[in-house]
Amino acid sequence: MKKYTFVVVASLMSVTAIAHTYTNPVIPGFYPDPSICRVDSDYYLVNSTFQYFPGIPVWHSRDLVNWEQIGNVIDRPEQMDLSGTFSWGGLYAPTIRYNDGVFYMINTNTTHGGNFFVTATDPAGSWSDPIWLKQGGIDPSFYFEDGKCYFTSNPDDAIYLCEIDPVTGKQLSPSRKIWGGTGGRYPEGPHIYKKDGWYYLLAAEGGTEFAHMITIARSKDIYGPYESNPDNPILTHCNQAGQHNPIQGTGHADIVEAPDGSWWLVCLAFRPQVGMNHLTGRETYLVPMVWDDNGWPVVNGNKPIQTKMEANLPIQGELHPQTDWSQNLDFTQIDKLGYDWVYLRKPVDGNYSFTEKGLVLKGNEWDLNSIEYPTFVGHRQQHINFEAITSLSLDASQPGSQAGLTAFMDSNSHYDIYLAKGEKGYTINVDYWLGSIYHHEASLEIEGNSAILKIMGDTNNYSFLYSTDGGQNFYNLGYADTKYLSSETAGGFTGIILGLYCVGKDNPEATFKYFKYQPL
Ligand code: 6LW
Repeated sequence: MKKYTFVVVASLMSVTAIAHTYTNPVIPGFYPDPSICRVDSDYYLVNSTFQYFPGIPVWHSRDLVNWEQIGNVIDRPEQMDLSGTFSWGGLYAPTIRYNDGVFYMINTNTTHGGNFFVTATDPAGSWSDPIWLKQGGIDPSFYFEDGKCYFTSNPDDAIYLCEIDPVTGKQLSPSRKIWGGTGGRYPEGPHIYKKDGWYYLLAAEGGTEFAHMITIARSKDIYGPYESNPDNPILTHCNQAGQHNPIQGTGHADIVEAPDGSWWLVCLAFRPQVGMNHLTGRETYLVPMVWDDNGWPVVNGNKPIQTKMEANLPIQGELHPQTDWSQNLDFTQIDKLGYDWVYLRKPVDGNYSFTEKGLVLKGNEWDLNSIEYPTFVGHRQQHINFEAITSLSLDASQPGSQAGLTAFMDSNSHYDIYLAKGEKGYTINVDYWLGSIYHHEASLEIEGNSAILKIMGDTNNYSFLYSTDGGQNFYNLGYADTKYLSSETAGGFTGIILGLYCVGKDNPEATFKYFKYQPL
């Protein structure tokens, strides 16, 4: 009787595996080029960060949907030279892998040094100093097997493989071309996996814009020849099925097997918000996949991915509600910023401090248009409809010194609302910077030297508002088109950062009391 009961209960449980619904992107905002690995029941994921410091965020999850940032791989200025980097340079796509007790993050500093890897025994850090690799190209990845470490990247617009020493980085075999892709532009993002005796080589093709796609090939020999999946691409939105989808540019993926044997794919994609233009960067998406009877992956049932997804997540019971990513930081009550706050290239010592009055930013001679080290610290815009608010005061001696809040795509493209020292007192201003086009939208004299500044964003516009009565009333000082700050207009691989900043040769001091960010 007992055996019978067990069998009935077991079969009922398997039959009632609940389908979960979750929202993509699982990591919204400028978090591109995701790479994932699993250790027992813990998943870890990293993203690219280009000119920003700290670099390469490390995320942890146990359900593939809810991600908590546990650190950054590049978190010491002396660990990595980001001088002179911008939104086309710096740290490109990373890979995270685990082997025999050691975590590896493999990456490319496209401005200084090329391909490298760092190691850690705790993914939260700290991570080692870089070990540089000889084979060129970008999008480096490691595959470990039988004590050997194989390194793939994409020199000469094809996927190359060589064996390396995973301690010294020394190349142990010649670089060999193993696959040229299916003919799409820029074959990149290679990762190797082994399953059922096959070496699978995953790649991205088509470029990281609307033509992006994910392809795969396989071989019985890691050095090839690799046969292309006859059903490539395994995921693209550059087809009729994807043409009206609010999610575009799906590509640059990594895959992982869950403890229950299910397989999952993370990839980047972006959300065009005005015409074909996106501002929240290339974001991280989660997609279910299975292997078909011919041993090829089928991603999301060969359908385009959606914002609302339904899948049997590899978890017990209900899915924990997803975070809304809002922020409500009282700078008078904290003494450091979260891992998700970023500086441009590095924080200059002494220019950032916490006091009982709040976060104090000391300006220097570099403004937001420089590719040096302006006093700037920011948080990603993660929603199309949002508002960001900060309260600040400015103490400056030189007219023109300023501090405020910026919607920052890069040093050529940003919209700023700020306090400035005038000839007599202080003013609130709004400026738009678009390459060689500078537009001074507004200037308003105020009593005193403090204000509350707000940026609101929606599909088409940023709005710039201020309050000088403690936030009782806000008044609009300007509107500006979102499309001119988009990645398609400004260029580059990043996304909008909502930054607090201070500029002035007289080393002015701006004290920020709080920062609030919320989706609308
Ligand atoms: C990344 C390349 C890509 O290294 O864009 O989307 C580059 N794919 O694989 C920068 O993110």
